[in-house]
Amino acid sequence: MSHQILSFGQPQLKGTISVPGDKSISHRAVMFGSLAKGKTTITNFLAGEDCLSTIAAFQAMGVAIEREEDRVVIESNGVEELVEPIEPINLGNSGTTARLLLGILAGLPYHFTLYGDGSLSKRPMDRIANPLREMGAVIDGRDNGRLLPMSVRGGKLKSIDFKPPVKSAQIKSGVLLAGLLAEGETTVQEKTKTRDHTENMLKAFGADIKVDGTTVRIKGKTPLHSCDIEVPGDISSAAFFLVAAAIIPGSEVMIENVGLNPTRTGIIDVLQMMGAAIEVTETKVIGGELIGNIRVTASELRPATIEGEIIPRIIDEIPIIALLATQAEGETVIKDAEELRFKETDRIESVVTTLTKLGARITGTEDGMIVHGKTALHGGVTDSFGDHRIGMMIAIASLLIDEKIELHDAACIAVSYPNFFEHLHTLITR
Ligand code: SPQ
Repeated sequence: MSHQILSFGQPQLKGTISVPGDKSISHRAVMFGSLAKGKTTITNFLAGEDCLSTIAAFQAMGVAIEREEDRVVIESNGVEELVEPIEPINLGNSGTTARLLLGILAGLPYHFTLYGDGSLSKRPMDRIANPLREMGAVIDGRDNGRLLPMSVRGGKLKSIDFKPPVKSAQIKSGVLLAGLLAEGETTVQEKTKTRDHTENMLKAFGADIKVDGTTVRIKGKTPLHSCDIEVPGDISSAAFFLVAAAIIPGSEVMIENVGLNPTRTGIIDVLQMMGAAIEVTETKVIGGELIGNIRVTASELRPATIEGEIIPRIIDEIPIIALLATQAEGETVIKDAEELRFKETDRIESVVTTLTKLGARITGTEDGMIVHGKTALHGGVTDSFGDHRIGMMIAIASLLIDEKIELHDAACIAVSYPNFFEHLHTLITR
């Protein structure tokens, strides 16, 4: 367990950075590049621990994958040539690897065993295993087939029309990937649109996939062809510095080359709603993904009610939005975010516990939280609880105060942002 003493003496943040590649897109690029015949080159790949788990899983199935820093080259003979792995597949901490990979393995005529770390082993897998069972896969696991470790006997799948009971891009993606390997046409009809990187990228790899509002249709058995992917910067990583710039007096930060896919930009909307000085410049579209620069300058903030359709567009940013709300004058309410309870930690509980410890006035609710700002925070002993986004939220909170914060298990930040502290130090000015 790594300990870190956070004591920055109330600096300002100033400067320009590019955050590492998008985690969701990096995972998908490795998966689809491995399923496609030919050579796929990925640039600006996120070499965080989660995406390295995805690489290792496909290497175990015989795909040649070479990585040099943030450049990955995949040479695959296509899905037909994947082999049965000899050893169980370790998914580490990664929910995305688990849910999407289950969709792929369900369509392969082999047996697989999957396991993850303590956190991932508590996260529900029945939400993806159930539709895959309906398609014909045989999946079993701990707690009546609900939790990892799990075994999969994949093979011939039939298509389904699926209405996900939860708002989840991972479930939509897992079913679409099984649909890609199934006979016939599979449909996924969401109630609220979630991130659509799977749809965009499968199109680029040549899949027969159509999107009509919140309904996605995929025709099975269409072979993928290789396709080079340039990964945009991860807006979920950028969010920590965008919020820091908004709440630390005298700050001005610019994040360059960050993904602006509308299914992910809820953090921009929330910052605007709360009165932050934010400027967005769109620069290019690559592989169906909009990319641009975001500049935030510190300003007075007002509270907001955050609910409904925006929630999937900010789901991973809610911990840092909670910190933002502690610095806004008045009561911020976050609702409809019950999915937070199924992340690396129960993020309603871990955010409320942590911010309360640091002096914030915050109450957890069944599907969100109420934050009573504006509050001066203080130091203390905290724990990331092994959740990278909680660890980064604590590090940003420490910039607001003169006292020190002790952070237990800071190392988990490497799951999504290995050079987070290096970037933080680049921006610190006095
Ligand atoms: O991969 P993992 O661990 O599930 O990662 C998280 C995160 O905070 O980085 C969630 F804990 O992001 C998910 C996100 O919450 C990544 C993701 C994706 O790439 O499809 C979708 C979201 O999860 P879900 O369950 O809503 O589909």
